[in-house]
Amino acid sequence: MTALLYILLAIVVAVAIWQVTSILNFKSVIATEKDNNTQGILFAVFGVFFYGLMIFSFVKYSIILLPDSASVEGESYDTLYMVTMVLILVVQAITQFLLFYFAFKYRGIKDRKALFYADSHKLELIWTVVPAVVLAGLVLYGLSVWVDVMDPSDAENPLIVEVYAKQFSWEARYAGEDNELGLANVRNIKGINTMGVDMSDKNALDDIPVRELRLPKGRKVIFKFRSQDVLHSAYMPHFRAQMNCVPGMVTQFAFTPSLTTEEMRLNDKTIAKVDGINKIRAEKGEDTYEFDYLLLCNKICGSSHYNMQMKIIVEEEEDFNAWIKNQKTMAQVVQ
Ligand SMILES: [Cu+2]
Repeated sequence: MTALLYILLAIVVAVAIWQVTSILNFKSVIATEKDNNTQGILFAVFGVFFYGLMIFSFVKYSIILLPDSASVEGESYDTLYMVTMVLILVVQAITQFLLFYFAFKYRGIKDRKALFYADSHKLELIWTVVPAVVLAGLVLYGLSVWVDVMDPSDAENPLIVEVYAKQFSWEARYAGEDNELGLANVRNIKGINTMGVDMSDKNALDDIPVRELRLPKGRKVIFKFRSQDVLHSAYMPHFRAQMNCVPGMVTQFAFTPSLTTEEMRLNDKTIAKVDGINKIRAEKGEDTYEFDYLLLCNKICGSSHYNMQMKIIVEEEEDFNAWIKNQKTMAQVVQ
């Protein structure tokens, strides 16, 4: 495949050089009736090909899109995304069609003269005002969704979790019984205290450090992100969540998980996706894959960036509570 791409690239470069040199050799060339016809028809053919390719891509590659949102907030994000995409698609379909159609329709024909049309204030007003109003509407709608998603202040008893990024892994810390994270600083990192938790802070003692993120379904989770070294980006695609992890500061994102891992595994789109992946894996002789939510790094942060991930398990609240009760607190781990 790579060899084929290189060959194609070499051909394209060769054609480009040939075209450029032949332009330099031009003296004066007048397009004939036949040239104009050929170019016009080629435009029409390319237009049809272009739409065909677009429809083909929709049908063939929709499967690689993410399955349904696994968080409540993700649903409004998805609606915003859909509205934007449908608008873009409609405008794109009309304008591209007109572009190709006019290039074909008004190709050079002997004795046909172009109409000299200087300007029309009415037309210019329409094509300026309509996009401005539509775009302003989209921006306002986007802002209101953003404000809704980013403001967790109305949540009742949210779960507070710290997500800690470093080259090249993730760690997490639950706020424990008091639901308040203890202070932390990179200077406190020592031995088993890998997140630099300040053990002199009384809020830190009941914090629970983990290497696998578990979240309760239906309870708002407020994530506090920190980074030990460089910029990372905490990306939880199934929940439609992403936030930069910046050294020296705490960033935040919140969402309410709405589908447990088990429920997501039974989702039609997930099943179709997993089947597709397993077909490829079977051909390569690899193990079968089972769906799991993931926290990924979405900022190119170094050589092993691609492998910086942590499994997320969403479960019913009582299962989560039973699990967290059995985890060791910072006081138990460090002392
Ligand atoms: Cu990273």
